[in-house]
Amino acid sequence: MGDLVRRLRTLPGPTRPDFWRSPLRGARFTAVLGLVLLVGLTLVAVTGLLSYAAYNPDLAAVNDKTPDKGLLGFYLFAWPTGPHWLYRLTQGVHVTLGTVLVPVLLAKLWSVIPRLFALPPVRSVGHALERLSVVLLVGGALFQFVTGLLNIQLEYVFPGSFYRLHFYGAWVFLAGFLSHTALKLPTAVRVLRAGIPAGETPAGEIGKGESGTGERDTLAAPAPTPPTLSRRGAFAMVGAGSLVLFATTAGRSSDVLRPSALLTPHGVEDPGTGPAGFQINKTAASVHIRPADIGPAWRLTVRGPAGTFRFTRAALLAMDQHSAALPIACVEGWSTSDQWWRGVRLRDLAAVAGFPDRPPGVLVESVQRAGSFREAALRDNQVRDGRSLLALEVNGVPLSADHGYPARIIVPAAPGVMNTKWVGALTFGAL
Ligand code: HEM
Ligand SMILES: Nc1nc2c(c(=O)[nH]1)N[C@H]1C(S)=C(S)[C@@H](COP(=O)(O)O)O[C@H]1N2
Ligand SMILES: [Mo]
Repeated sequence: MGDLVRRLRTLPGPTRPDFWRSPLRGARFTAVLGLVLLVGLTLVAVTGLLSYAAYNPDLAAVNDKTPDKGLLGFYLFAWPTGPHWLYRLTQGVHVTLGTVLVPVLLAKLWSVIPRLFALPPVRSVGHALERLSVVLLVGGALFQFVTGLLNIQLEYVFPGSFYRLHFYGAWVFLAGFLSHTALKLPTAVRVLRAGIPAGETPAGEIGKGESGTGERDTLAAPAPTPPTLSRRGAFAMVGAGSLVLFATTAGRSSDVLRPSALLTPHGVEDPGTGPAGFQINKTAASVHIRPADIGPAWRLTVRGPAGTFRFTRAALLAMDQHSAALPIACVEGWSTSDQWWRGVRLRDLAAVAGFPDRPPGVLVESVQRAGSFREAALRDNQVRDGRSLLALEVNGVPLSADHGYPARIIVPAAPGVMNTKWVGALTFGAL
């Protein structure tokens, strides 16, 4: 065995230690990138798991994209209704930070590539477990980044449901991430504590095998080529890449900056101007809403223990009208600024249905016949919040067909998918 390894190490190719010549590689370089990813990916993972909780999948089958999750749903909780920009923030961070970390992730993988070819592949039981955690970590991270980035490009090319793949992928990644962190964090801290700030290390110097701790630096090239770029220069390149991605992504979360979001599509290209001239994800035509569905014959059905009631739009307008300034924040990470919505409070409609106080949750159904997001269940805390509306107007004008005329749901702090458009029926207390 030992003999075979020695023979393999002398073969030309990536298993030969001196095949990897960059003087940039080394323990400090990897440690800096690793710590950035530790903080950044922790935030991405936590906001991702929150995104799943945010649409209250445990409330009703219509909300749940991953019904067979089992114990992995242990952390779910009733998503709050405040602050009203909560989901706009969490999902904006998830998608924007995820995008911005791409250069850091790639640099980190590049910095440890020789390790992936190191021989022998497994030295002991402990080493085998460590290698397994790396497989989960690298595989999981690449899978999450590829599916996530494809999703925000609206390229649903993978087989199966994005939600399920990305949710299970997250747990595979987290298993690798947690064990990798437990195994490597002490080393990273030791290497960085050892003095010389990483950026200032003359390239090539610790490449000669000195990590600054007196231990051998096994990430450094044993026979490095002369440097063409300092470590500080390499960090600057990675940082510049992240900055460009930030500048061309962050605008997804603002009406004003949206034109700067060059890298990702964002719904209807031109939502027009005027009060209703803000982001539209799906037009009425794109989900086959016919004019007759939302014309004068339209009625809202409200069901509950007090009976079944039908409202015309005029009857709804004759009820107490309330306003709330709320954004729409899609799971795909884009969001609008706050818009002024006006209409009937959900809790007032619950009172009509037979719940004058402490209303329960509600099942919301659209007149839309096919496609996803036709229905959604809202929890009692969402119905009780006075800002949760069946909106009839936005920014002082009646809803346009594309914004959900005759009536749409708007709920504070909730993901966009909870804000059902072209509402046809509300059933209180049946969840
Ligand atoms: C290690 C990295 C990542 C982890 C652990 C992670 C985790 C998660 C989790 C657990 C969800 C909820 C899934 C569900 O609702 O069923 C989610 C949602 C999402 N993620 Fe990620 N994610 C990662 C990276 C990314 C990246 C890089 C992007 C794109 C730039 C991205 C885009 C999305 C999108 C668009 C959603 C919305 C789908 C939803 O909430 O239902 N993710 N993420
Ligand atoms: N009936 C219906 N309501 C819906 C949807 C839909 O496809 N059909 N899409 C949802 C999603 S995913 C989002 S993000 C918001 C987007 O609202 P907007 O199209 O007004 O921007 O509407 C939600 N309401
Ligand atoms: Mo959405």
